[in-house]
Amino acid sequence: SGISVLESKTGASFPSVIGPSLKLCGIGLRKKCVLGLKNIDVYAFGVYADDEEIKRHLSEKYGKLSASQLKENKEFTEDLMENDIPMTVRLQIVYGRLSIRSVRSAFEESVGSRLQKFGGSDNKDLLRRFTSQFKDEFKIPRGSIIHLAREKGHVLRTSIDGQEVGSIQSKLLCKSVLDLYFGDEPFDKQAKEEIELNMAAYL
Ligand code: DAO
Ligand code: DAO
Ligand code: DAO
Repeated sequence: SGISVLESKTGASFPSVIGPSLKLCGIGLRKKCVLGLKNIDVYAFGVYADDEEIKRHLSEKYGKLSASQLKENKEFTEDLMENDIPMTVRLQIVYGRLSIRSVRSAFEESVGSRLQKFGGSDNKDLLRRFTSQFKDEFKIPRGSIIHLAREKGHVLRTSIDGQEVGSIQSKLLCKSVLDLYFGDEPFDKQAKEEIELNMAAYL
Protein backbone atom coordinates (compact mmCIF):
# COMPACT_ATOMS: atom_id res chain seq x y z
CA SER A 1 0.00 0.00 0.00
CA GLY A 2 1.00 3.63 -0.20
CA ILE A 3 2.31 3.53 -3.75
CA SER A 4 1.39 6.55 -5.81
CA VAL A 5 2.10 8.05 -9.20
CA LEU A 6 2.90 11.71 -9.86
CA GLU A 7 1.56 13.73 -12.75
CA SER A 8 4.77 15.26 -14.05
CA LYS A 9 3.74 18.82 -14.88
CA THR A 10 1.68 19.59 -11.78
CA GLY A 11 3.12 17.18 -9.23
CA ALA A 12 -0.39 15.95 -8.41
CA SER A 13 -0.22 12.56 -6.76
CA PHE A 14 -2.46 9.58 -7.53
CA PRO A 15 -2.64 6.47 -5.38
CA SER A 16 -2.16 3.37 -7.49
CA VAL A 17 -5.24 1.74 -5.95
CA ILE A 18 -8.40 3.24 -4.49
CA GLY A 19 -10.98 1.35 -2.49
CA PRO A 20 -10.83 -2.42 -2.48
CA SER A 21 -10.51 -2.96 -6.22
CA LEU A 22 -9.98 0.08 -8.42
CA LYS A 23 -6.59 0.21 -10.14
CA LEU A 24 -4.98 3.28 -11.67
CA CYS A 25 -4.96 2.95 -15.48
CA GLY A 26 -3.60 6.33 -16.54
CA ILE A 27 -3.13 9.96 -15.60
CA GLY A 28 -3.41 13.19 -17.54
CA LEU A 29 -4.07 16.89 -17.51
CA ARG A 30 -7.22 18.87 -18.25
CA LYS A 31 -6.41 22.24 -19.75
CA LYS A 32 -8.72 24.97 -20.79
CA CYS A 33 -8.17 27.78 -23.24
CA VAL A 34 -9.36 31.07 -21.77
CA LEU A 35 -10.23 34.15 -23.80
CA GLY A 36 -8.92 32.36 -26.87
CA LEU A 37 -5.33 32.98 -25.90
CA LYS A 38 -3.88 31.10 -23.03
CA ASN A 39 -4.12 27.58 -21.76
CA ILE A 40 -4.56 27.11 -18.05
CA ASP A 41 -4.03 23.81 -16.27
CA VAL A 42 -7.35 23.17 -14.52
CA TYR A 43 -6.88 19.74 -12.97
CA ALA A 44 -4.83 16.59 -13.14
CA PHE A 45 -6.81 13.37 -13.41
CA GLY A 46 -6.41 9.68 -12.89
CA VAL A 47 -8.70 7.01 -14.36
CA TYR A 48 -9.30 3.89 -12.26
CA ALA A 49 -11.08 0.67 -13.12
CA ASP A 50 -11.93 -2.66 -11.57
CA ASP A 51 -9.57 -5.06 -13.34
CA GLU A 52 -11.57 -8.20 -12.48
CA GLU A 53 -14.75 -6.66 -13.87
CA ILE A 54 -13.02 -5.69 -17.12
CA LYS A 55 -11.93 -9.26 -17.45
CA ARG A 56 -15.34 -10.66 -16.57
CA HIS A 57 -17.17 -8.48 -19.08
CA LEU A 58 -14.75 -8.31 -21.97
CA SER A 59 -12.22 -11.16 -22.02
CA GLU A 60 -14.44 -13.47 -24.03
CA LYS A 61 -14.82 -10.90 -26.78
CA TYR A 62 -11.30 -9.43 -26.81
CA GLY A 63 -9.04 -11.81 -24.89
CA LYS A 64 -7.33 -13.10 -28.05
CA LEU A 65 -6.21 -9.68 -29.22
CA SER A 66 -2.94 -8.10 -28.13
CA ALA A 67 -2.82 -4.82 -26.24
CA SER A 68 -1.46 -3.00 -29.30
CA GLN A 69 -4.26 -4.38 -31.49
CA LEU A 70 -6.76 -3.15 -28.93
CA LYS A 71 -5.22 0.30 -28.78
CA GLU A 72 -6.75 1.31 -32.10
CA ASN A 73 -9.98 -0.57 -31.55
CA LYS A 74 -12.96 1.77 -31.26
CA GLU A 75 -15.35 -1.00 -30.37
CA PHE A 76 -13.22 -1.92 -27.37
CA THR A 77 -13.34 1.69 -26.16
CA GLU A 78 -17.11 1.75 -26.63
CA ASP A 79 -17.48 -1.49 -24.69
CA LEU A 80 -15.36 -0.16 -21.83
CA MET A 81 -17.61 2.88 -21.64
CA GLU A 82 -20.92 1.03 -22.05
CA ASN A 83 -20.52 -2.02 -19.85
CA ASP A 84 -21.39 -2.08 -16.18
CA ILE A 85 -17.74 -1.92 -15.09
CA PRO A 86 -16.94 0.16 -11.99
CA MET A 87 -14.60 3.03 -12.85
CA THR A 88 -13.63 6.24 -11.12
CA VAL A 89 -12.09 9.41 -12.45
CA ARG A 90 -10.23 11.22 -9.70
CA LEU A 91 -9.64 14.92 -10.33
CA GLN A 92 -7.11 16.96 -8.42
CA ILE A 93 -7.68 20.67 -8.88
CA VAL A 94 -4.56 22.66 -9.72
CA TYR A 95 -6.12 25.95 -10.79
CA GLY A 96 -6.43 28.23 -7.78
CA ARG A 97 -9.37 30.39 -8.72
CA LEU A 98 -12.10 28.06 -9.83
CA SER A 99 -15.63 29.31 -9.31
CA ILE A 100 -18.67 27.07 -9.27
CA ARG A 101 -20.08 29.13 -12.11
CA SER A 102 -17.17 28.31 -14.36
CA VAL A 103 -17.33 24.63 -13.35
CA ARG A 104 -21.00 24.58 -14.22
CA SER A 105 -20.49 26.19 -17.60
CA ALA A 106 -17.43 24.08 -18.49
CA PHE A 107 -19.41 21.01 -17.53
CA GLU A 108 -22.37 22.00 -19.64
CA GLU A 109 -20.02 22.48 -22.57
CA SER A 110 -17.93 19.32 -22.20
CA VAL A 111 -20.42 16.80 -20.84
CA GLY A 112 -23.28 18.55 -22.67
CA SER A 113 -21.64 17.94 -26.03
CA ARG A 114 -21.27 14.23 -25.21
CA LEU A 115 -24.86 13.87 -24.04
CA GLN A 116 -25.86 15.32 -27.37
CA LYS A 117 -23.49 13.08 -29.30
CA PHE A 118 -24.68 9.88 -27.62
CA GLY A 119 -28.25 10.66 -26.68
CA GLY A 120 -29.64 13.14 -29.14
CA SER A 121 -30.91 16.55 -28.17
CA ASP A 122 -33.55 15.96 -25.52
CA ASN A 123 -31.34 15.64 -22.48
CA LYS A 124 -31.09 19.23 -21.35
CA ASP A 125 -33.14 18.13 -18.34
CA LEU A 126 -30.69 15.42 -17.40
CA LEU A 127 -27.82 17.87 -17.62
CA ARG A 128 -29.60 20.47 -15.54
CA ARG A 129 -30.48 17.84 -12.95
CA PHE A 130 -26.79 17.13 -12.64
CA THR A 131 -25.39 20.67 -12.63
CA SER A 132 -28.03 21.81 -10.15
CA GLN A 133 -26.06 19.70 -7.65
CA PHE A 134 -23.27 22.26 -7.94
CA LYS A 135 -24.38 24.80 -5.38
CA ASP A 136 -22.78 28.25 -5.44
CA GLU A 137 -21.62 27.88 -1.84
CA PHE A 138 -19.35 24.93 -2.63
CA LYS A 139 -15.69 25.80 -2.72
CA ILE A 140 -13.17 23.98 -4.82
CA PRO A 141 -9.77 25.41 -3.96
CA ARG A 142 -6.49 24.18 -5.39
CA GLY A 143 -5.80 20.71 -4.03
CA SER A 144 -9.46 19.65 -3.86
CA ILE A 145 -10.08 16.07 -4.86
CA ILE A 146 -13.20 15.26 -6.84
CA HIS A 147 -14.29 11.70 -7.51
CA LEU A 148 -16.60 10.90 -10.41
CA ALA A 149 -17.43 7.28 -9.73
CA ARG A 150 -19.42 4.98 -11.97
CA GLU A 151 -20.76 2.35 -9.63
CA LYS A 152 -22.64 -0.88 -10.39
CA GLY A 153 -25.90 -0.23 -12.20
CA HIS A 154 -24.57 2.86 -14.03
CA VAL A 155 -24.80 5.15 -11.04
CA LEU A 156 -22.59 8.24 -11.24
CA ARG A 157 -21.63 9.29 -7.74
CA THR A 158 -19.82 12.60 -7.23
CA SER A 159 -17.85 13.59 -4.16
CA ILE A 160 -15.55 16.44 -3.18
CA ASP A 161 -12.86 15.76 -0.60
CA GLY A 162 -14.75 12.66 0.50
CA GLN A 163 -18.10 14.43 0.96
CA GLU A 164 -20.85 13.22 -1.28
CA VAL A 165 -22.36 15.80 -3.60
CA GLY A 166 -24.94 13.54 -5.20
CA SER A 167 -25.59 10.55 -7.40
CA ILE A 168 -27.57 9.90 -10.54
CA GLN A 169 -28.44 6.63 -12.21
CA SER A 170 -27.91 7.12 -15.93
CA LYS A 171 -26.04 4.97 -18.40
CA LEU A 172 -25.87 7.89 -20.81
CA LEU A 173 -24.40 10.27 -18.24
CA CYS A 174 -21.78 7.73 -17.13
CA LYS A 175 -20.72 7.10 -20.72
CA SER A 176 -20.61 10.83 -21.48
CA VAL A 177 -18.32 11.53 -18.52
CA LEU A 178 -15.94 8.67 -19.36
CA ASP A 179 -15.82 9.82 -22.98
CA LEU A 180 -14.12 13.03 -21.86
CA TYR A 181 -11.12 11.01 -20.72
CA PHE A 182 -10.84 8.12 -23.19
CA GLY A 183 -13.32 8.76 -25.97
CA ASP A 184 -12.79 10.12 -29.49
CA GLU A 185 -11.66 13.59 -28.51
CA PRO A 186 -10.13 13.18 -25.08
CA PHE A 187 -8.75 16.01 -22.95
CA ASP A 188 -5.33 14.36 -23.03
CA LYS A 189 -4.47 12.03 -25.92
CA GLN A 190 -1.45 10.48 -24.29
CA ALA A 191 -3.51 9.68 -21.20
CA LYS A 192 -6.17 8.01 -23.33
CA GLU A 193 -3.58 5.69 -24.90
CA GLU A 194 -2.12 4.80 -21.54
CA ILE A 195 -5.57 4.12 -20.09
CA GLU A 196 -6.56 1.83 -22.94
CA LEU A 197 -3.30 -0.09 -22.95
CA ASN A 198 -3.59 -0.73 -19.23
CA MET A 199 -7.23 -1.74 -19.47
CA ALA A 200 -6.37 -4.10 -22.34
CA ALA A 201 -3.70 -5.68 -20.17
CA TYR A 202 -6.39 -6.75 -17.63
CA LEU A 203 -8.12 -9.05 -20.14
O1 DAO B 1 -11.38 31.95 -14.37
O2 DAO B 1 -12.68 32.10 -16.07
C1 DAO B 1 -11.79 31.57 -15.46
C2 DAO B 1 -11.20 30.35 -16.05
C3 DAO B 1 -11.88 29.20 -15.48
C4 DAO B 1 -11.74 27.98 -16.30
C5 DAO B 1 -12.56 26.93 -15.69
C6 DAO B 1 -12.54 25.64 -16.34
C7 DAO B 1 -13.35 24.69 -15.55
C8 DAO B 1 -13.16 23.30 -15.96
C9 DAO B 1 -14.01 22.34 -15.23
C10 DAO B 1 -13.52 22.02 -13.88
C11 DAO B 1 -14.22 20.89 -13.29
C12 DAO B 1 -13.83 20.59 -11.90
O1 DAO C 1 -13.54 18.90 -17.19
O2 DAO C 1 -15.12 19.67 -18.40
C1 DAO C 1 -14.72 18.95 -17.49
C2 DAO C 1 -15.75 18.12 -16.80
C3 DAO C 1 -15.37 17.74 -15.47
C4 DAO C 1 -16.43 17.15 -14.64
C5 DAO C 1 -16.40 17.86 -13.35
C6 DAO C 1 -17.48 17.53 -12.41
C7 DAO C 1 -17.34 18.41 -11.25
C8 DAO C 1 -18.34 18.23 -10.22
C9 DAO C 1 -18.08 19.25 -9.21
C10 DAO C 1 -19.17 19.56 -8.32
C11 DAO C 1 -18.98 20.92 -7.79
C12 DAO C 1 -19.81 21.22 -6.66
O1 DAO D 1 -13.72 20.78 0.15
O2 DAO D 1 -14.22 22.84 0.19
C1 DAO D 1 -14.49 21.68 -0.10
C2 DAO D 1 -15.75 21.40 -0.79
C3 DAO D 1 -16.79 20.85 0.08
C4 DAO D 1 -18.01 20.57 -0.68
C5 DAO D 1 -18.93 19.83 0.15
C6 DAO D 1 -20.13 19.36 -0.51
C7 DAO D 1 -21.05 18.78 0.49
C8 DAO D 1 -22.33 18.43 -0.11
C9 DAO D 1 -23.33 17.91 0.79
C10 DAO D 1 -24.64 17.92 0.11
C11 DAO D 1 -25.45 16.70 0.29
C12 DAO D 1 -26.50 16.57 -0.75
